[in-house]
Amino acid sequence: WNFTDDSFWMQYHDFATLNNFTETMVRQYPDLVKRVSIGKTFEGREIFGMSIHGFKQKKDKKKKKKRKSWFFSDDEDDFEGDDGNEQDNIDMDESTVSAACEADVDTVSSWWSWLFNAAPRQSIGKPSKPKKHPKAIVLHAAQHAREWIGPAVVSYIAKELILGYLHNKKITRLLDQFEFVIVPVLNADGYVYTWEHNRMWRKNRQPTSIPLCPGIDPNRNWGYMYGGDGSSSNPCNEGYHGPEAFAALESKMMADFIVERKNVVAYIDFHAYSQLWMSPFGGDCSQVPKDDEDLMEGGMGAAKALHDVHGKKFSVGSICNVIYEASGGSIDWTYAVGKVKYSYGVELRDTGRYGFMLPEAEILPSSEETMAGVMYLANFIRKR
Ligand code: ING
Ligand code: ZN
Repeated sequence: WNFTDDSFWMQYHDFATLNNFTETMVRQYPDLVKRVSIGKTFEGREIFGMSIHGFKQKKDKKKKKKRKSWFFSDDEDDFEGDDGNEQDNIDMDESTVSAACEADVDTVSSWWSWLFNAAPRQSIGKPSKPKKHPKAIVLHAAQHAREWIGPAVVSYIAKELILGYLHNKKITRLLDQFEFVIVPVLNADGYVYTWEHNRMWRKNRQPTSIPLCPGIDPNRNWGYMYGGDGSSSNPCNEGYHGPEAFAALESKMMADFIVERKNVVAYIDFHAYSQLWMSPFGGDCSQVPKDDEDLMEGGMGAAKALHDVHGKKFSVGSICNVIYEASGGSIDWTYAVGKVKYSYGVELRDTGRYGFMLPEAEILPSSEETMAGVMYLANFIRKR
């Protein structure tokens, strides 16, 4: 497979091929991409993804010298107003600063600290280094097996981030600030089942009390408002919530991952279809998140950025308001219990013409527009 060729991104791929993509990225970009394992499914498949986070590059000496004034540099500029001039984006490093002024600053600083018996202050004009403990943005798809566009889109986003680092200014800035954790296929057993047995399978493949009706809906099994309206106690139902909260290994593993990380600021759970950018809650329609205003602003901006790419309209609102009541869903838990402020569920293309059987011709445009939405949201959070 050639992952840099567009043709790869114009086809659906099976679980093994998507894993091959992940492994290849980890191998080819070891400084940028780390393999992340979420755990193992009921059938023993390992769910893995990529952690993508920038590292500071060595600066080009010539460009550094061209800089007129170290004094006015500020690499935290709002890049919306960026004029695209590469030079604006070159961060200063310590050697530039020391050549210019370090002696003076340090001298003054040591007088000051002697006077006040304080620690000497650091020299000014430090370059922005990637954070040691960066805030994380978690993206995953395929809690539901048949929603094939999801893994395709999030894998594409991983590819764009990886190839864009050090080549695209906005991507570089975001990756130096945030860690992106991207898990293409959460419900691996179900996904494999849709490839090998039944294209329309939704749930995972864990056994239930009824042998003829296997499978828990992972997205009705999270532990907040578990078992309420918009979920089913019938194992034969597509929305079966399971015997107890977090009985579905996929939901449990992802929730544990978020708790352990402690650094997750945004979480997007990709589904299909309906073209919606959704916020909490799904399980309780009378409850409004305390961050509703920020969630709406981020969602509306993302939907607009997405729309600007190929003109697709995505509606924005809470799960309850824009789709249906659904309890035990991922984002209710990530928001209310996991404390992930920017928790969204996104329903990708289309609005029902092809539904889950979205033609392969729509994979690339869907990926491009979703990338724009995610980039908007990451930058929105960066600027808060
Ligand atoms: N939609 C989602 C579902 O599980 C959803 C909507 C997303 C509900 C996130 C709750 C949380 O029903 C699809 N198409 O599966
Ligand atoms: Zn779904």
